[in-house]
Formats: sequence, structure tokens, C-alpha cells
Amino acid sequence: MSKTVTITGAAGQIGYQLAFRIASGQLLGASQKINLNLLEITPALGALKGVAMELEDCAFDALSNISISDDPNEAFKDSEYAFLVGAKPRGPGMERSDLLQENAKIFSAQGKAINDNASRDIKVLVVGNPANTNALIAMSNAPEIDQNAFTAMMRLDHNRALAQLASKLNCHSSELSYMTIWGNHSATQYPDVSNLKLNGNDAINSLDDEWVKNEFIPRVQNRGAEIIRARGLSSAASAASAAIDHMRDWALGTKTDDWVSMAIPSDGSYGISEGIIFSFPVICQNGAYSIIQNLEIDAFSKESMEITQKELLDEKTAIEHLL
Ligand code: NAX
Repeated sequence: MSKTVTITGAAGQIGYQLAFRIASGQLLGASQKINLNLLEITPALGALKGVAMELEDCAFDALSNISISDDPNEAFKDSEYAFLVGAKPRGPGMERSDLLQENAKIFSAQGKAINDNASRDIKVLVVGNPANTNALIAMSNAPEIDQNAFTAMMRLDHNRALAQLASKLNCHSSELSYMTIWGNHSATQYPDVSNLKLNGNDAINSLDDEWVKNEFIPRVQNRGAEIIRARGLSSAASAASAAIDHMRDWALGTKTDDWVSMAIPSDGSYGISEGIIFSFPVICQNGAYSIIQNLEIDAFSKESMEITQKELLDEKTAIEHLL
């Protein structure tokens, strides 16, 4: 049986990477047939047609069918895995509050379309910024879908942190485990190394506290801006790669002896308010995630988690009328 995967903003930078990697079998394995539903705004349909033509030209074994549309009801029809990438970028002179309002309209319409058309077992990953609050809006507009189906992407931040730590500790990122990103996908996120292990051994004592607080944390928080300065464009291939990591682990399970960071509806764990989409350390099994409980939270971590929580609560207040 083919699985139906929806990508919104599929003619954009991230969408262009994501579609080919998914169609080549990098999400669910090369033997799982995929139907790709690609959504764009009407003016981008020409470019989207070009993306579909190139996908055809790859003759991927795993790709059964491609459909392109500017109608969310069509794009989310029977969708089982949805990547909500398309969003309105921040234009010149636009305040963050304007960005929130503009995107709120997009994600409330898409939440409704998911509610009315998607598989009841859909898994939704919101990538388009402000990702956590966009996920909250989509979730609130899809009352017939399990709320835990709505998540936002922190995996790029998680992977960025691993890369910085591997460079500092002179090891490969695969030797590191138990990294955590808490909170919002923004500069207030809290990259937490308290539980980090290197080849299964505690790594915290190998890290200088000064470096962690004054170099590592701000670098991970601001890595997106650093990429824009270098490339002249925002992260795209790394974002698509992280989106696949997030959805693949959720669907097929996380590695043993590790966890990942996912922004999910808060259930009140660690004193984080319910009703926001907050990043926690989680493991995934049998297609469901669960939050790692009972981690020790020191004063610095508590304060850092409160800062990022406050930002999410403020974002929620700004769009409360759409929930
Ligand atoms: P692009 O501007 O290249 O592509 C976005 C695409 O979305 C465009 O083709 C646009 O036509 C389409 N679009 C806009 N409104 C739409 C709608 N209502 N329905 C369907 N499609 C729509 O941006 P790109 O670089 O691909 O980034 C996409 C989003 O990801 C942005 O919001 C960006 O800020 C966000 N990011 C999130 C990250 C995360 O970790 N959560 C990291 C990477 C990225 O910056």
C-alpha cells in the first residue's frame, strides 16, 4: 500500500530538497511506495509543475504518484505524513507580530483542511516559521484529529548542537547522545548539554561551562542567521534533512540509548504550561512519542526554559483569537 505524503511550499527552497529525498525513499525506506501531494500558492504553480516534472524524470522506484495543487483540501486528502513548510516570509518593515498574523491565516486554513480531509492517523510536522505557534494554530483548527499529531521542528537545532559539540570534543556527532533542545524554534531556545554523553559516558565534565554558556548556546540559537550571512539564503538542505530525521524517527522509532528533541503539545511536564507547542526530549516507539521524565533541572536550565516558555506564551496571546 502506498503512503500519502503532503509537502506544502513544495516549490520553495526546503520543499525542493525535501520532495526528492522523500521520493527516493529516505523517509520510509526504499521499498515503501509514496504518493506525493505537493501544495503551493497559485502564483507558484508553474514552478511547482517544474518540480513535478523533475521528480518524474528521476524515475524513483518508491514514487507511485505525484499531484500538485493550490487547494489545501486536495493536498491533504488522505494524507498520512504532512510537512507544513510553506509560510509567508518576513518582508521589509514587517514586525514579528505581523508575521504571526499573516502565518496564522495560512495555518488555520491548513488545520481545517487537515481536519476535513486527512487520514485520522496523520503525523504533521510544521517547519514554516514561527513553527511552534503555527503548529498550535493548525492543531486548534483540527479538533477531530488527535492533538498529539501536531509537532514543530526542533531537529535542525538539535543537529546543529551535535555538530558544534562534535567539533569541540573532537569526535563524530554519532558518538554523542542525550542532547536536548527545550522550547521555541527561535533565538530563545535552550540547548541543554546537562545529560550529554560521549560514547555512553558523561560528557559534561569535558565541557567548559564558560564555553557552553557564552559560545555554544548563543551559536546554536543564532546558527540560522550565521548561515544566511554565509550563503545569502536561509538554511534549506540542512532543514530538509532535519525534517526527514524528525518524521522518520517518529514513524519508525528513535535509536536505543538516545533521545531526540521535538516540539509537541505540552502536557505540563517540567512545569511547562499546557496549550503551547514546546520542545522536549522524547523517544518514539510504535509511531508515538513520549517525553523523557524526571531529568534533573538546575537553576540555569530552569531560568532558560522559563525565558523560551514566556516567548511562546506571548506568541499565543498574539494569535489567541484564531485558536
Ligand atoms: P521559501 O520562501 O523558499 O519557500 C516557501 C514556499 O512556500 C514558497 O514557494 C511559497 O510560495 C510557499 N507558500 C507560501 N504560502 C503558502 C501557502 N499558504 N500554501 C502553500 N505554500 C505556500 O522558504 P524556505 O527557505 O523553503 O523556508 C520555508 C519555511 O521554513 C520558512 O518559514 C522558514 O522560516 C522556515 N524554516 C524553519 C526552520 C525550522 O527549523 N523550523 C529552519 C529552516 C527554515 O528557516
